[in-house]
Amino acid sequence: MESNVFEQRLEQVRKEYDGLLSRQNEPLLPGNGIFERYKYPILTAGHAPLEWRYDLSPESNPYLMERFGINGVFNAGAMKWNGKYVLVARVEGYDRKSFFAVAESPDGINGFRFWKYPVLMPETSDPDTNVYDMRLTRHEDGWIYGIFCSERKDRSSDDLSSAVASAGIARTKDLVKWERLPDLISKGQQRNVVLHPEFVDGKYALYTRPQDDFINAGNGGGIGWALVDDIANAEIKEEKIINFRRYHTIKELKNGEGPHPIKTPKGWLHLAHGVRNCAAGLRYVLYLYVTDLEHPDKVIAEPAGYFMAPRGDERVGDVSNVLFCNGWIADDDGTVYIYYASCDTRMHVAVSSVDRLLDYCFNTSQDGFRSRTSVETLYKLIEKNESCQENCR
Ligand code: M1P
Repeated sequence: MESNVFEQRLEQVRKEYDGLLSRQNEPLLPGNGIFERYKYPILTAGHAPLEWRYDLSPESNPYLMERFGINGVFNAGAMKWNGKYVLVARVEGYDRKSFFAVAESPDGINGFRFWKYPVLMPETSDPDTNVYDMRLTRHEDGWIYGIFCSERKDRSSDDLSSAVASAGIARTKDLVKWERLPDLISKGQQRNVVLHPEFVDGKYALYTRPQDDFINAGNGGGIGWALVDDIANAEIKEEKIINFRRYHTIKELKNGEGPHPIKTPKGWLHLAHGVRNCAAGLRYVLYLYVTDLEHPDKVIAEPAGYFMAPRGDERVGDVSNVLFCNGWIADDDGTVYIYYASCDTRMHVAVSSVDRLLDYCFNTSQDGFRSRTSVETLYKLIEKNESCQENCR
């Protein structure tokens, strides 16, 4: 073996890593006026620190082989923390297990860099096999909560791939040390559970996604709502659906709340994902809706169709045709950073503002649920444009 293999590889690997982390992103203009996408993913497997992936000792790793492969970085919770834009990403190793790791950026778009250590999430007395998709909520009780999916083998089944999903709950004051609380108790399985940032009627409020009846297209089900007395022993006693699935829409098969909603003067602004089946398999897209300020469980606006769907390279990855978003940040000046993942592989950012997103929600037509009603909507727009000739060709 050549004696300088280690040094040569280390130089190449460092150069590639430094190049990736220092790459400046560019907005893709003109966009659609609702948001601007950015050219490059902001956080990928390649952003995982070299200290996680390599044994950096030439004695024990003379070929400088990867000793811990990172498969993907996606589905990140997000929040502003000490003036920085912070993501708590789902990091998936070559071993298929996911874990959480914090990455921060000075401006929300460039220079995302992982903290030195990933999160060592405490387990309950029944250890999770896999944890993923954390939603962060800075709650008015003073804690930062991370609610995530906890998956374990379904012990009642011989089927090796049969799993049970529940909502894991943890809280922290610094994003480093986490206190694990008991998992959410619910009649059925749960995924995509999100904590509302304020008390409602003196209780913790959860957006839920009851799993049991999502198989029949158009047959009820959707994003649920439940009030919980004690977050340290959280149990859903009553649950109702507030955002329904519906036949022949982008959320025909299932849907799920994304990050916690943003409080705006016109209502709570929600981002969710909708899933439908097609010849290529499941297609995950993002959509927005608004609920009443006083009654966050009452939908007051919902534009038809999707807000964002996979485009170009976003369509390709481990699980094709998927956009998923469980993190966004609304800055004090109204800028909104939408942190979305593509194809269970990598993270991207799109930028908009509270004003623009509300404009989109309140001034885009609702779904009429028929081809004819879509054409009627189009007629109204064309006729309106007839009266402003100077902008029409
Ligand atoms: O593969 C797409 C997504 O599938 C699941 O989401 P949901 O429960 O809403 O269908 C999750 O595994 C999610 O992590 C994943 O991105």
